[in-house]
Formats: sequence, C-alpha cells, structure tokens
Amino acid sequence: PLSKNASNVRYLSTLNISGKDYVSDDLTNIRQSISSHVGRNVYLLPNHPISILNSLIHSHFGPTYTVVPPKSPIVTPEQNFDSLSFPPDHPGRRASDSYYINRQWMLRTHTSAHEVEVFAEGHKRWLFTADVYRRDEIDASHHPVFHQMEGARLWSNTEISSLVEENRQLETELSRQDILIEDLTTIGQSNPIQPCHDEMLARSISTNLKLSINGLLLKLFGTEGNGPLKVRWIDAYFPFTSPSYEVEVFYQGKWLEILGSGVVAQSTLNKAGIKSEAGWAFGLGLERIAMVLFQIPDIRLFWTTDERFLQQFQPGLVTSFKPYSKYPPVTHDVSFWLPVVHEGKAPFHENDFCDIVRDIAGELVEDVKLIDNFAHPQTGRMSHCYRIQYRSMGRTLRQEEANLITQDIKNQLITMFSVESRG
Ligand code: FA5
Ligand code: MG
Repeated sequence: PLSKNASNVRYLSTLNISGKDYVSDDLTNIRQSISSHVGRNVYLLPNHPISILNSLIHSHFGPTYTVVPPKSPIVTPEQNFDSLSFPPDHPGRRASDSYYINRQWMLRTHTSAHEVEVFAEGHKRWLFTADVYRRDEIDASHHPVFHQMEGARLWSNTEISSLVEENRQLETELSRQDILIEDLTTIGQSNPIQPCHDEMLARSISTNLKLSINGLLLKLFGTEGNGPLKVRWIDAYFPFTSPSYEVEVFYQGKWLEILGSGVVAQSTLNKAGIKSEAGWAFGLGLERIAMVLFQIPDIRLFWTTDERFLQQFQPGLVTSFKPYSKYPPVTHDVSFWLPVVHEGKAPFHENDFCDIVRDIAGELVEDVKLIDNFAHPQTGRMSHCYRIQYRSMGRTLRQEEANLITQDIKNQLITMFSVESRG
C-alpha cells in the first residue's frame, strides 16, 4: 500500500524503523536506504575511526565532562527545532532538508536536538555523540547519515572570575602553536551578544570556547607530518546561540567546515530550568575531522562492512588509511523536464534527486552534481541535468550494471515525480 506525501510522492504506508512500525502521512520522506542506518551504531565499534576519534576527544576534555549515554535518533520536531528557538519558516524544517517519519516524528538532524534535556539533567560540562540524518547533497564529504558530537560548558555568576583566570592560563599554553589559527570573527552588530548577557561575560565565554576547541585541534592535528594545519574561525548564525561561530580547516585545497558553535541562547537554558548560568556549546562533524586525521578520502567508507577498512584501525591509535586500489568510475548524465509546479505543492528539489539515487545506487554512488538548470525561453518549463558518478570501493563496476541503475533512477523519477525524460 502506498500513501502520498506533500509533493504527491508515494511512500510505503507503514515504515519499520528499528523494529517498530510507524504510520506514514503527507510528510513521510524516508526510504529504506536511510532507515537501514538507524541502529547500526558504527560509532560504538571499538576499531571504527569515528569511535577512535570520539575517545580521543573524550580524553582531551577529561573526566570533568560527563559523557551522556546514547539517545534514540527518533525525535519530535519540537525537540529538533522548537526547543532550540528555530523560527516556524526556518529552511531546516522543510521536508526537502530533513527526514520525517510522519508529522509527529523525525530523525534528528543534529545532536543539538537533545540540548534542553541534557541541560535539564543538570550537567554543566558534557559531551554527547550520536548519529544524525539530513537530506543533503552527494559528494565525498556529505553523507545523509553522519555523526556529531555536542559539547557544552556552563558557568554560574560566582564562577566568572575563575573563567577569566582559566582563559589566561589556556592562552599561555596555546602560544606554542604548530597549527595556524586565524580568527576572522567579529562579535558585535552582525554577530550580536544576547541582550541578557553582560558584554565582558559573553566575550570571556567566547574566548574560552575558542581556546578549548583550539586546544583540541592542536592535540588532534599538532603532530601532523605534512606541515602545519590551517584553521579559521568565522562568524555564523544558529537560532540557539549568539554570538555564533564556525570552524573550517584547509584540506585538499578547500576550506572544510568541521563545527558550529556559540554562546548558548538563554532561552534554551530557561527551557531546561537553568536561569542563572551561561556558557558555550559546539557541534562537531566527526566524519569531517576523521577524514583529515585518518586520511580517509571518501565519507562512504565509514559505512562499509569491508574488512579491509575496519582491520586497518586499532582503538587509541591514529593511523593513516591505506586505500585499497581505486577502481574506475562510471559517469552518467540524466536530464529531464520538471513537472509543472502547482500551487501549494513543493517544487522538485535537488535533494529529491539525490535521495532516489542513494536509494537505488546505494554506496555505489560517489558524486552527484547538478550540471545544467535550464528554463525554456518560450514555455518557461524547467529542465535539470545531473551528472552521476558511480564507483565501487571494492571492485570494478561493469558498464551494464551502471546502465541498469541509471535506468532504474529514470523510471523512479518518472513514476514518483512525473518528470519527462530529455533523452
Ligand atoms: C549544527 O548542526 C549545529 N547543531 C552545531 C551547533 C551546536 C551550533 C551547538 C551551535 C551550538 P551544522 O549544520 O553547521 O551545525 O553542522 C555541524 C557540522 O556537521 C558541520 O560543520 C559539518 O562538519 C558536519 N556536517 C553537516 N552536514 C554534513 C553531512 N551531510 N555529512 C557530513 N558532515 C556534515
Ligand atoms: Mg554549518
């Protein structure tokens, strides 16, 4: 039995996730290729690079930080968005960006979804690691399922003087730098201090956040052989922190974003019943850091069950991944006319295409790019052309196999989205 969702796309009428059945509705947009990742818990396998990195970060922060035990990835939109003051029209809420089980339940898009409950449990310094789910592009550094570590630290009014002193000490320790850290942030107008915060306090918390993260990066990357690692702090925006920052590292000729962070919104703490404290929080993308640290070239590898991957790693050790030989890619272009958009219906989204490709090609897809986006000058009809690159990580992919996959993708596009093939 099929049910139709907002864009008239058919999904199974019940969805089984981790052994439990959920009734689909007009928001449902989860496929087997996504729900099959729920409960795999690769970050708990002792010799998995995510787990090795996770432990390294735990030991850097030390025993004063509580390691919060796992929580279910199935959350309410209230937990994932409302509890963090996301405005009702925030793009993150859209079905094109998030995975909805139905109107009531979704897969968390970030570990911040648990901030209010963890703060309410009374922890003042904590770390929480989990699998998170997002409809996103397909390439070597984006995967629809990945891992984040949330970290936070709070101070009460009476502890502020010790914060200033601690910052002074951390600053001295960090001055022997083997990484190049650039701070491009500008606290002020465009990245404001919360009105309820004293300026001196907010600046000290920001400084402590930066010193704590820089200390971690120095520990993780300080001994890199290939010259100093370049890191930069830039301004950012999150509904649940202000001021907000992101950190990027220079990797393979590009700036790669590894975390978001900031001074915790007082509204979050108020919801948790903590009115007299203030502090910082961050959300690290663990795959991104592990890719740099273990030299893992493709984010899909974190999900492989190939022994040639896992057997290369040992708990507690950072070692470089030795790629097993790279097999040749197969590239196909798929072009089609989009259906005419009706009022009140979500238009076709690049993530809709990526999801179908992911579902049919599984881990054989390496990269998807929208290479042409064309509006017919007379009719105004839109057409998209996508370039799909397939590559198996374990064998040579045969042309005929890739042809069948592409044909399947085209068929699905036609039946689910009523697109018209452009040959
Ligand atoms: C967040 O998710 C915020 N919750 C982070 C945060 C926490 C801010 C606490 C303030 C306070 P963002 O969407 O930027 O932010 O994601 C955080 C990190 O997750 C990114 O920097 C990136 O390293 C990683 N990430 C995001 N999308 C993907 C993806 N598709 N695949 C792999 N890693 C990703
Ligand atoms: Mg970001």
